[in-house]
Amino acid sequence: MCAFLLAANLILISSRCIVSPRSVFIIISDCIRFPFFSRLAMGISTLTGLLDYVAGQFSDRGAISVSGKFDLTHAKLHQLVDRAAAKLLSAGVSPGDVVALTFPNTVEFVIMFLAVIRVRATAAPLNAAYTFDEFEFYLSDSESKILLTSKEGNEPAQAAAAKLNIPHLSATLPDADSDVVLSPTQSEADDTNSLSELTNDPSDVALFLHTSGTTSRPKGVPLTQQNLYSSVRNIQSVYKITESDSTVIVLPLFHVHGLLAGLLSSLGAGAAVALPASGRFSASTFWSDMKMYNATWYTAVPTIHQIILDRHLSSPEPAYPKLRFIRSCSASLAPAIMARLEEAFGAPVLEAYAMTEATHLMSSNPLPEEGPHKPGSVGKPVGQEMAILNENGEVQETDAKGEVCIRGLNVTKGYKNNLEANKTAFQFGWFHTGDLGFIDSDGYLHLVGRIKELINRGGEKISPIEVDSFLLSHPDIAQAVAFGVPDDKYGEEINCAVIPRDGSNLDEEEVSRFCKKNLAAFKVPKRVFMTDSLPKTATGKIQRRIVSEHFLAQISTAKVPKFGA
Ligand SMILES: *[C@@H]1O[C@H](CO)[C@@H](O)[C@H](O)[C@H]1NC(C)=O
Ligand SMILES: *[C@@H]1O[C@H](CO)[C@@H](O)[C@H](O)[C@H]1NC(C)=O
Ligand SMILES: CC(=O)N[C@H]1CO[C@H](CO)[C@@H](O)[C@@H]1O
Repeated sequence: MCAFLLAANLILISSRCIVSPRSVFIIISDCIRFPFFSRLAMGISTLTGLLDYVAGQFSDRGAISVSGKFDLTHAKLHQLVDRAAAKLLSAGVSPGDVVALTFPNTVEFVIMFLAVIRVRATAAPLNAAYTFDEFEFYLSDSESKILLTSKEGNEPAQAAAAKLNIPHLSATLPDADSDVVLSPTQSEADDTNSLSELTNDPSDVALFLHTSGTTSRPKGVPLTQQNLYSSVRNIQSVYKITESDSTVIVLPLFHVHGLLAGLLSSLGAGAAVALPASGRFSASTFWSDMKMYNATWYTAVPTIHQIILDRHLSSPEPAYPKLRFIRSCSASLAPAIMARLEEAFGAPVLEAYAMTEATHLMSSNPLPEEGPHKPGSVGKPVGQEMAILNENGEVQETDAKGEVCIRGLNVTKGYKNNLEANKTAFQFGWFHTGDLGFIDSDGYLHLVGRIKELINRGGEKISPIEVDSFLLSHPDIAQAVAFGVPDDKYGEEINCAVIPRDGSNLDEEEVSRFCKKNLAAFKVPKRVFMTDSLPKTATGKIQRRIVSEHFLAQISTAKVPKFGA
């Protein structure tokens, strides 16, 4: 069987002309490492199919726990997902529909997410911190048919859904012996039979997320069952995640990092995940959860690593669990922080590089037994082909800088309803990440800058253009430019400079109030500079980097009011 799988994979690979010793190695070691996968039919290439298999194979092992509340095995989780899926069918959800989900990190989110993709619908997880206007945009851009929330609900999300005539349902799991309750209660019709007639297809669009782009409009990224399956298998293979592993989820599940790397790669390996009781990360319960659930690893953004380190300095635990590795992704990790983490927690810290469009993982530093991990590098390409291209689409040599580009099965087919963005992103047959970098002679990728103008606030990407155009919607603002500034906690923070219209009384407080009312908190400029001119380049262009340097230099000389988040 293993040989058959190997042969079949080799044929698949050679027909794509990308045979490399590394891909062969991954596949061979897969068969050894995951003997159960060798029994997977070649036909399984959906995440739902993989989870179905896992529920049989690892039925009695822990799948998901909510600290102190629930402990569900893989078999139980599977049963809850199937029953919730039947309820979604009763509620009128059909294959191809988009279902928006806005939840804290709760077991209901996990069950409903998996139930939505089980019925061949598309899950669109939304940040619960969005404002009414943002929910209105995301619900309509995703063409959502239903909004699902927790029992507590989400006022702006529900108000936006009501305006768009999108029905709202809440989901609750009262206790481990019940099924998920959807409210308002759905018809009693038993849809278990219609569920068994629904077979998941690799091309089903399972996940729909948005990424910030270089325009004011966030870009919609559809990801298929196959994308999710490929990505989960890739992550499992890179970090050797097996049924013996366990992790605590610290990142929000509405981003690929928490969802794919933390949750789904674990569930798909028969491994266990624990969610904090509060539904969100808390430094004060993190290590007790890690210990209670015998965690073997965790993944986070540098901002969270920093918080965990600060906690270690202010109130260290008597002992830390022995971890196989700690993973860092979504923003660059300073080598000094990496060193401090390794020293404090005695585990290798592996930095990786990922994007929504690639269904998360693109490159990673290896586990110690596979090679050294290099501080300042995001590691070796994994899962898909990667190349450094120049402006003409020519592949660059070792050590030469250019744009990081990828292609492969794990990459989205293209942005939804955005031909222009799609055309630019897929030039020359490669997906363009917008990041500048080079690959060194050991094959490690180093990122050196960004082509796209994005502010990376602790892993949360913000389009400054989106914030500019929002600021310009204020009747008293003549010109506005949002820009990133260095920040100790988040790596980067957002500020803005504003030129008021002649004769207006606009001040910093009003700009700040306007932003707080209409923008999710992470996008609100933390400092507003009122000015009558903006620095321009020799050719008269406004460059955010120069604007940023100009106003940062002012802070030391002038008293500029600061607005907290
Ligand atoms: C963690 O490990 C201990 C000791 O092996 C075991 O008693 C306990 O049941 C484990 N906890 C979980 C949640 O697996
Ligand atoms: C995006 O561009 C790629 C490459 O040109 C193409 O294959 C794909 O169909 C496009 N997708 C959309 C949604 O336009
Ligand atoms: C894990 C996995 O399936 N990764 C795939 C990502 O895409 C490349 C290119 O198509 C495949 O070779 C990998 O196998």
